[in-house]
Amino acid sequence: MPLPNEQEEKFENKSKMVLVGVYEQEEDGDRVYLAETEEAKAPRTADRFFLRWKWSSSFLVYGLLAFTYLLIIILLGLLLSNESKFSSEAKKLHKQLEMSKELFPCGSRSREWEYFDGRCYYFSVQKFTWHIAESQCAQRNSSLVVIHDEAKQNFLESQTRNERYWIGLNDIDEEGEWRWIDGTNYLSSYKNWRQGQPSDYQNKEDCAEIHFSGEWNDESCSTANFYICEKPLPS
Ligand SMILES: [Ca+2]
Ligand SMILES: [Ca+2]
Repeated sequence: MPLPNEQEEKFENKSKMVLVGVYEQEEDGDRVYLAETEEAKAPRTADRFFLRWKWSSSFLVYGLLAFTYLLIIILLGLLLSNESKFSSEAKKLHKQLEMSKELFPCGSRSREWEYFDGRCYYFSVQKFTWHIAESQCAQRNSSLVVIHDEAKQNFLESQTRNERYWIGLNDIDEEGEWRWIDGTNYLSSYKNWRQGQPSDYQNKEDCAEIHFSGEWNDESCSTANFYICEKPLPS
């Protein structure tokens, strides 16, 4: 809308300021022309720019904060998820270990060992002389079996049917003086000799074996027999 000449003159006379814009607005039904000068416009523009920058900056800061917060929540979620997963895996492994101990109390890597009453027993699959059998047990961190009572005797019998196995008993040092290799007192401890044994047949039977029947017999130590090793439960 063009400005009337008289109004334009009025502005020019009133101030030496340069007219940079005019606009009109209705005021009580009358049309009023307002002018904007360069001097007035500059601060207003600066204010607008400052406010716009302020809002933009605030928006950016809040946006970054929100993003960081979201990132932290996601990372925490991932950490908790991983921790839960590791915890679950650890429990699973622990359970498998416990099951393994129940199934193989003498060690999952020693399945050839039999468990009985808190100890572990190995029944050889090869035959050796008594002395070699003794060293074979030592190589397995064990020693030839010592039989203290009937319960143990019954367990060994159930594993040695119809075969002959060396045990940790001999009278090598002195004929008739039987000694258990762990120092157990022979005279006062359990015995299970076959009838008529020990016989020291031909004066050369100085090592004890579990015979076919399960009862004990003295035999030449140079005879090749199976053997039984014994050791405590692995810690
Ligand atoms: Ca003898
Ligand atoms: Ca004999």
